[in-house]
Amino acid sequence: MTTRAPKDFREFLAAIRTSGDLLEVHDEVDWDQELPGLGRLSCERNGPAFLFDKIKDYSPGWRLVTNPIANWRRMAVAFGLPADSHIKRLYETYAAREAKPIPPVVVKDGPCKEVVIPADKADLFDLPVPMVHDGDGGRYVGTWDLVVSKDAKSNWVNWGMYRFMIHNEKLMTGFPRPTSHLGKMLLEGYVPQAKPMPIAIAMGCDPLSHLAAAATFRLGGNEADLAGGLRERAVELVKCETSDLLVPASAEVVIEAEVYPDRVNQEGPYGEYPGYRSGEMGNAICARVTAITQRRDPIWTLDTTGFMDSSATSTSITGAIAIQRRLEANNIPVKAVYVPPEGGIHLAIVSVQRGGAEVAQKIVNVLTVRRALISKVIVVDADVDVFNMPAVLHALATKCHPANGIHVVRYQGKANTLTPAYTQAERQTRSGASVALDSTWPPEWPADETPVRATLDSMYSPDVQKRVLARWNGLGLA
Ligand SMILES: Cc1cc2nc3c(=O)[nH]c(=O)nc-3n(C[C@H](O)[C@H](O)[C@H](O)COP(=O)(O)O)c2cc1C
Ligand SMILES: [Mn+2]
Repeated sequence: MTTRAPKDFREFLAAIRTSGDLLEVHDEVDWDQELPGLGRLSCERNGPAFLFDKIKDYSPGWRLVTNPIANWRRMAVAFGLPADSHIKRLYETYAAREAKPIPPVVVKDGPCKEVVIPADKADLFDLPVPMVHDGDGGRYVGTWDLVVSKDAKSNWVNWGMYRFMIHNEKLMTGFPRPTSHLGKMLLEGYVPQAKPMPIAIAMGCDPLSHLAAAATFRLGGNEADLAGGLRERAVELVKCETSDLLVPASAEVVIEAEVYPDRVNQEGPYGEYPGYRSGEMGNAICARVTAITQRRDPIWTLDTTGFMDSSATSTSITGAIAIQRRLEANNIPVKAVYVPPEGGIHLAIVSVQRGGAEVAQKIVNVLTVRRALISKVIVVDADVDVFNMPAVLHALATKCHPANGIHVVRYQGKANTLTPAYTQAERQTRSGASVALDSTWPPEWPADETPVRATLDSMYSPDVQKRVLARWNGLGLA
């Protein structure tokens, strides 16, 4: 059964409650690590999303949901698909809808305006923002957010997902990478003019709007249009109280703020998406709250970042489709791409119609031209299903030549500094390397010298395959 994608966060919660993927917890839990710890374990054990309705130190009106789409079942429901849909179907759905963007519509009012708190009354500690991990620099807003900003020189409006740490009642420090679109807008547009940059951090929007914010989208592209396409209906936006920015009207909470063009403050460290805490506290952008607006009975959201978190599933889809498009644009005979969430967004599997050393080297070159998020690529032949990890592992273990199958590219100034394997010196200079592990047969090998895989689909005649499959089904095996 296919339904429409949920139009807001509450419709999504109702849908995952129905599919058995939401667990409500009525006992009191502590915002200081205990609540995030439950969310963390759920990521590691492929468990449900939690809805907590009694948070220590916070009024009964507040509720909190962990990791809205951090597994494939909840991601499928977010797309309006059956919860047990195969990952391949989620990828195909994303790719098809991404190609048909729908611009947002502006509305006059919305649930996010039910309560308006002006700057002088706003206090970030009134929000039930958890301490996610032991050792984090502070309590993090926006581990599952949607940050709106506008280019100083054009009509480009960006949505991104960036974390913000509470510094005090009115100040947050944030870590948009310099290469992120928010980072570029600030550094190239507002800092040179010494103008504060308005931002709005929306929490608890419909899940596909958050997915669009977390997606790798083109420079100058409006993620609100992408969100409309993914939802197959326009997102409704409403104007902020203290700026001209537009935010999803159905948001649970909106923090309006201004980023200083000339002031930094301490941020981090944080248990990061690769699954480690690797950084130290350092200077980061600083934003002052100008208003908070929220629903009367708001629901806070949280990504318990780390192994198998929300970015693992989100970037698995958005990153893999982006890689596929890039390889196609560079005439690489790509068949399919999978970014397994277990790889912490450091590994991609690419299947190609024709493999070999040249193709493997070209793949790793193309994927590191601008910035290098992913450091390992396993290249397999077209008969290996990229979503079938046992088959991929078999190909890697048996077909990748231990000396000649390794194709490395080294670079400086564009490495992903969160790569856990890098030394401190490499992180500071943003230098690193990516590798293609060529697990394809060399195309120059004659067919009769190429090993034949001992699986039913490869080593048996079509006639025997047919008979075996018929008998298998006749035995009642799935
Ligand atoms: C839960 C989560 C948290 C994230 N936090 C950050 C962050 O703090 N800084 C950052 O640069 N990217 C972060 N990302 C990745 C960005 O959202 C992603 O790169 C996105 O494409 C940014 O949008 P942009 O391309 O418009 O800059 C996060 C992603 C997820 C899923
Ligand atoms: Mn963007």
